[in-house]
Amino acid sequence: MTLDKIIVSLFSLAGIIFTYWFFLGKKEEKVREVKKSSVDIVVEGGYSPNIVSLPLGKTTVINFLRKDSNSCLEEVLLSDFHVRKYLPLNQKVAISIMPQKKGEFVYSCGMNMFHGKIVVK
Ligand SMILES: [Cu+2]
Repeated sequence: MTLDKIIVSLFSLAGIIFTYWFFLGKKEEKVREVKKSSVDIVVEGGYSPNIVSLPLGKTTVINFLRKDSNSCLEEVLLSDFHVRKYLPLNQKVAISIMPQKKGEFVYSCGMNMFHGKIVVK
């Protein structure tokens, strides 16, 4: 490898690291630690908050409110909790969840295009 090739690779590596840090760092801020027995998740171009942290062995009600007319988001699929629900526009849909084990559980729209995450500690 010549020196200029080494420099180019170092720069692209720095770019990749920066991209990861930037996006992952941003996502990290969206973790909502749920201490009450319910949490609201707004469905609009994705899920907000994107990551919710729920307590183990306690029932938490997740209220999904879809504000996005995109039919892509009309269904929410929480496969780890055996839930598939239709979300009518501008109407809260309550889904009760009682996590039985620790871990990270990804949920998605019915087409697996938008994702959110439930973290159980
Ligand atoms: Cu979808």
